[in-house]
Amino acid sequence: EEKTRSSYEQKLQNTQHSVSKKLLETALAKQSNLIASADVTTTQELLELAEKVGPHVIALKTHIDIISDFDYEKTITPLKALAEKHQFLLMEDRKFADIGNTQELQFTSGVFKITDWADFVTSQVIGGFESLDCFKNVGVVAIIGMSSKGTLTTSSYREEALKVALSHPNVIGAVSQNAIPEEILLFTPGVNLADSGDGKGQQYNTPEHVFKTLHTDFIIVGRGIYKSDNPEQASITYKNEGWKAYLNSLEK
Ligand code: 5IU
Repeated sequence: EEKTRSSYEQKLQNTQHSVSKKLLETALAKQSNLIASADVTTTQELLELAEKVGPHVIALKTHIDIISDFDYEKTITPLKALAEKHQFLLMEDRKFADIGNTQELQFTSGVFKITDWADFVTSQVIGGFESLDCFKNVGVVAIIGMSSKGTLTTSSYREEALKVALSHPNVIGAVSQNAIPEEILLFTPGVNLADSGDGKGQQYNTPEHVFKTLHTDFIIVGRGIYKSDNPEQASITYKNEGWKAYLNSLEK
């Protein structure tokens, strides 16, 4: 007999972490499992995208270090206001990958002060268990497997990385292109309805595929939304496709 996945309601019952709860509650309230990746390079583009897609996503994923005119007051203050207005979380895709002390400095200092505004962050686990201790006030999404062609996240790497992720109390989830144990949330990028790749190593799957085969929880979509002629409409399409695929994945 084929195993079914747990529903968001069941996962909500079983989770302790406040950020996991907020994500799952937001998913249920908005009937959305979509995270938009805002890989844009100016404050204006970032805020415009957040305003358009905000109502339809559970989180906006940022690469805050690609914003060329970054200014804490002009970039983060209005971004936080939009997150509040449209009820989405802020996911900073920093992919920390150093020793604990350095990650702590990168997380709290510099111009970005990620600790002050991000609800959750991505991190490699290559620095080992204790390297994740500094992310006490946020959720950590551990990078387990990458979507790009030729990635070194082999099955033996993923197995070891998962041990670190599953044992650390700050970890709420994983980024992977493979199924993971259900006690943490699965985030899957490399999702696009129109393309199979980008000519730079990225490999795409459809929402249907990642829910059916990986039992993912949340899809991450970048260019499928922000490069679209109508980003708001595209976010609605991915939201609906993602929700439909989730509901289908609940059936045996
Ligand atoms: N991202 C991936 N694949 C990965 C990891 C992160 O695509 O394995 I880890 C990020 C990179 C980009 C977004 O910010 O997710 C995907 O954007 P596109 O949908 O435009 O390819």
